[in-house]
Amino acid sequence: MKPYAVSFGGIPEKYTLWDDASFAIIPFPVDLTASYVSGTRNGPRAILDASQHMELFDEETKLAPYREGIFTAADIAHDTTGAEATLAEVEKRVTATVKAGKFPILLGGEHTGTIGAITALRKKYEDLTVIYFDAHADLRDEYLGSKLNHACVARRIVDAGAGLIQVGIRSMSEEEDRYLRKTDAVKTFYAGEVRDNLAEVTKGIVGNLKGNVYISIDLDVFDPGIMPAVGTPEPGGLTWYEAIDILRDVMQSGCNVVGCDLMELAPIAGMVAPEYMAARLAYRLMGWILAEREEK
Ligand SMILES: [Mn+2]
Repeated sequence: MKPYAVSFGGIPEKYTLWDDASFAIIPFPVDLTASYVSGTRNGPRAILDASQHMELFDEETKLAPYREGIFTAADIAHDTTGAEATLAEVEKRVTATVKAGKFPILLGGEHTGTIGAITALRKKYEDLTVIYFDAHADLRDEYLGSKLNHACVARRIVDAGAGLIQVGIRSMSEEEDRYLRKTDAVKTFYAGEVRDNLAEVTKGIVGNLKGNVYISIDLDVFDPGIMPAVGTPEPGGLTWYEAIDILRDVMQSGCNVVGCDLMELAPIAGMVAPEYMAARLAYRLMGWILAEREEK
């Protein structure tokens, strides 16, 4: 795979090489179907730039994940022939990454990219559960005439035969609410439930996990107070520590986490906190992955 000009973490070159890397960052600077604020095409680059300024020691896990190697791939280009071709490229990259025994981390870019990653992983894993952090249910069967719209991502995950656990939801249509009431395929934990009883929610999530797990994070799951740089900022989102507490318990639950993504960052000029937070979160996820490996 071709490397990107900027490496995640700004780490020494010997830790950025494909052959030795445990992690592969795949930038997806694609903004196909934003309905409110656009600009997620600038998300991956902003996260990579912000990551240059982090401490490379992760104070929670007491690890320095970069030493296990972090390869940063070249951008996935927006294929002008449409969403299908663009998502096929995501599928190809994720397939190559897991085939090489590396852990894929997709940086978006609009949430639609997740569909390509799930398509790839479903071909490898018979049982796959997706934990879907998002303010929005994203369960529309189609939106603005397309099934590959950012508002339909969760529904496509269900169609792909993966289990779906949603966390932090606080915005949906009547159609999506009806769908959720009649399906057993989706488990939804609303943002209000996270606020009211974090321990119960975490127990509920972990209790529904088995086998292989993919973590998809639409950054709009966070409260707009700390994460305003998203396409549709919904009030009442998760705090940093709520998300960290949930993710830590997921990571330590013994399930096999096979990939993750951080999507939908639409940078705001002059404001670096959102992309810096996304970079820290990506690095923390790497720390947990390695901590679990050491445990096993
Ligand atoms: Mn969303």
